[in-house]
Amino acid sequence: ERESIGTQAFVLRRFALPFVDELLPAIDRLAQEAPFRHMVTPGGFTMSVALTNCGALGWTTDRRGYRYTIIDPDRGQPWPPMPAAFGRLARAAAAAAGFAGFEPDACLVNRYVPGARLSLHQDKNEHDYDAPIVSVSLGMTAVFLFGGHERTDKTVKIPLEHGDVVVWGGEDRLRFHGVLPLKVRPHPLLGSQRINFTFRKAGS
Ligand code: MD3
Ligand code: FE
Repeated sequence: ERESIGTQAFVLRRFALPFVDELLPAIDRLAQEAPFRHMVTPGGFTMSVALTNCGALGWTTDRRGYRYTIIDPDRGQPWPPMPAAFGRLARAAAAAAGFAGFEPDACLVNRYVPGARLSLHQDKNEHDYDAPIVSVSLGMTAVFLFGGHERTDKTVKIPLEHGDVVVWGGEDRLRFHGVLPLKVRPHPLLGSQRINFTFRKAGS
């Protein structure tokens, strides 16, 4: 079923479960090729979340700012291609939430360990705000904070569990959001970590 958390934001509980057997080895291969790393924000803070990317474009940050790049700055090579199972999942989830024809060109993969968090932010580095963002959560449960269009707007807490998929589009696309520090409650398959990947249409 499709649970609305905004007029154009939907939680598809456990939607990714049938894909997990393909997703986990694909994530391992991706991490071997383009390892998870802790990037530095323009403000000079090292992120507690470790990240990598696959697809034509990858999101990066350093002291100069946030941006999408074709080349992984750590390896000087293109980001690895998006595994086929990732693309199938992203298209199926977008369609189930009412966004037909979603063709992501970027997949940002975040890895959280206990204590890691993501402070409130907007995703504004993509070229096309009309395309939705599809987010897939695996492993440990995290509490997602869903805010409004101003940083100071009240936030709603939404637990995201293993297999949950969230699709954000339209007027909900630019809402502030974040993730509370991850608590220690190991997951049977992934242990003490949470992997989140978000599919985006970043380029033109
Ligand atoms: C709501 N990641 O990578 S996923 C991010 O769980 C990010 O790792 C979080 O926020 C995570 O930028 C949250 C859900 C998500 C992703 C993008 C959004 C929610 C969003 C864009 C607009 C509104
Ligand atoms: Fe975000």
